[in-house]
Amino acid sequence: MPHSLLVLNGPNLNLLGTRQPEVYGPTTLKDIETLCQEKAASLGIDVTFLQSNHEGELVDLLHNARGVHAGIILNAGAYTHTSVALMDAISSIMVPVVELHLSNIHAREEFRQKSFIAPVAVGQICGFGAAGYPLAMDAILSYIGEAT
Ligand code: CA2
Repeated sequence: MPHSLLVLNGPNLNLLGTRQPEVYGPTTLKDIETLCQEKAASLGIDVTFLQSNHEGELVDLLHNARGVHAGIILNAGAYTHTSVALMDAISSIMVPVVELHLSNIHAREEFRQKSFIAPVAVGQICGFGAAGYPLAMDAILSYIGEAT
């Protein structure tokens, strides 16, 4: 458990690399999963990589992380800006969460500048595209004292 991370992706992120490459880059979610698995192998830890388009399923997956994963990297997609349910789930599980976004949400539309995740996350990484995922893995490991 101390050596296991969950990378959880929200709605529409399954479409990465297929549409809007000018906003989100050419990388597919499968490419990002490979990046995370390679990073995990180099750190000697396990990573579980999941995606769901459904808010309630994301809540369930956050609940299920308790006692299984030492930390979570969460790209909640558009639910970032709307979901009290995800915020409450993070507050309830006692597993540290790093909020992750491919794009710099603070430099985009005003509605994207509000995050329900930020107040209950350890911190936020955004604007670095796919490279943000391995950065977030370093960040969460550093936070939980597992930095290598
Ligand atoms: O920048 C991010 O990672 C976001 O979480 C991505 C979300 C967006 O709603 C957030 O404001 C910021 C959207 C993901 C949708 O990804 C698509 C990929 C290809 C085509 C269409 C959407």
